[in-house]
Amino acid sequence: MSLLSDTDLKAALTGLPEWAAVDGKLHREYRFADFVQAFSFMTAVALIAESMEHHPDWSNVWNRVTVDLSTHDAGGITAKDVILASKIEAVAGKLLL
Ligand code: H2B
Repeated sequence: MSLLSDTDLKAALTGLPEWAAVDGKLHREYRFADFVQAFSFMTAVALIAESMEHHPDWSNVWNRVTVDLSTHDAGGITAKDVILASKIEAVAGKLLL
């Protein structure tokens, strides 16, 4: 897995408008209705992450989940992070109604 070029990263971010590149990671904060929604989201994402063998750096405070995605082996953002971010968006889209 190689790091995305600046051009590829910019292109990826146009498809992920709520995400930003911060300190070499794809970053987004989600706010859910309550803790159960937030934790349901994390459970669904955990199963996807495990199937991809690619895991988020994240934290949860009640209804908020902060997500940072980077490829540790590569030391920054790769296509794997963009794919995981897109899958996370799909999960969140079902919950954030
Ligand atoms: N997750 C992330 N975000 N980056 C990695 O480099 C990584 C991972 N490596 N999950 C995986 C696990 C690797 O250690 C295993 C052996 O697949």
